[in-house]
Amino acid sequence: TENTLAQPVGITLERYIMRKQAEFPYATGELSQLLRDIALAGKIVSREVNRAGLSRITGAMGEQNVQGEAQQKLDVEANIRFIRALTNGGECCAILSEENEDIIETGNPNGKYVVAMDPLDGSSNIDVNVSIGTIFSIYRRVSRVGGPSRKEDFLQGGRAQVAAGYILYGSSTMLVYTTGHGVTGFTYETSLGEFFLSHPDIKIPQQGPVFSCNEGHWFDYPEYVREFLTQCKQQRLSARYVGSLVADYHRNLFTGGIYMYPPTPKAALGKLRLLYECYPLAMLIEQAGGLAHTGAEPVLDVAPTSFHQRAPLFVGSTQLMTTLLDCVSSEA
Ligand code: AHM
Ligand code: MG
Repeated sequence: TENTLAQPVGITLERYIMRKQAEFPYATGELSQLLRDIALAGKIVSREVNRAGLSRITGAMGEQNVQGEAQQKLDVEANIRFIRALTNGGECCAILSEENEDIIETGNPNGKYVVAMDPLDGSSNIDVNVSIGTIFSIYRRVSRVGGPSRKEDFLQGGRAQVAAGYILYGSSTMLVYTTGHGVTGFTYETSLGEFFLSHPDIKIPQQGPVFSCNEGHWFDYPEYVREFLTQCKQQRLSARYVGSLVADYHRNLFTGGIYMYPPTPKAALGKLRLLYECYPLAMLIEQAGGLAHTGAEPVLDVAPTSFHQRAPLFVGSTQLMTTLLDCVSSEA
């Protein structure tokens, strides 16, 4: 694939959003504002993630920092940052977060959107300096604007998402999102404090050299997964598993590959959460020309019933996904 980073630096996220708004009359200013809010919180979290190692030295957990604020665990801090940014922005009336049992009303009853998110996924990787990420999913509310948000706003199903994306705090911080017209990637320039367009129109390769799953669960995997993995190995594919969903997903999106979090006897629906992990990554992959499936149905077709429900996830390049689904049907 061409190195899009070699293109002249120039289009900031801000400018890109403005251009898109002019291009698509139906792209509302409110949605643009939401994306800006998410990007802003992402910048702050990026800063905190980058000094995670140092905060150990400059002030242990549970102590006060110089501003007199109590220091928080990074996932709690990320949650607070995103809630604050979305509250201040005004377009979001309620948030569903992995960190909170119930939905959070932002106090913006006139906001037309709701956001479901995992503010800092893979947080077990923070202490060992491994990439982590934020995942988000945006819906237009179905409840009456002006009143409180309702459960139904968040339980519209994957196909009702109006936008979805993630922020990867990796060797660079990147924001990747879709509003249903392809997938676009931005890379954060720390010294300028701006996200720059770096990856326009991302497409996942149809075939890929990588499979990603926790093979430690081999003996608990369904037969179709073991059959598929055996085929991957016969074809000498590479195993790559960071154990940080956004990092694994991001790599496979660019190199081509398949990420799997299968069901097991102990976790019949796997581990990942439907509303703020599986749905947004499924919308992105379909927009990028790949597939996302639970083994029983396309992820985006899973009927949502509760906020924190789980779903098995198989996501990636079309050819690998087709081979996997062949294994599913030959077992049935
Ligand atoms: P978390 O939301 O508690 O951080 O868990 C999600 C993470 C994903 O980032 C990752 O893909 C997965 O859990 C790894 O799980 P496992 O250790 O079972 O392979
Ligand atoms: Mg998570």
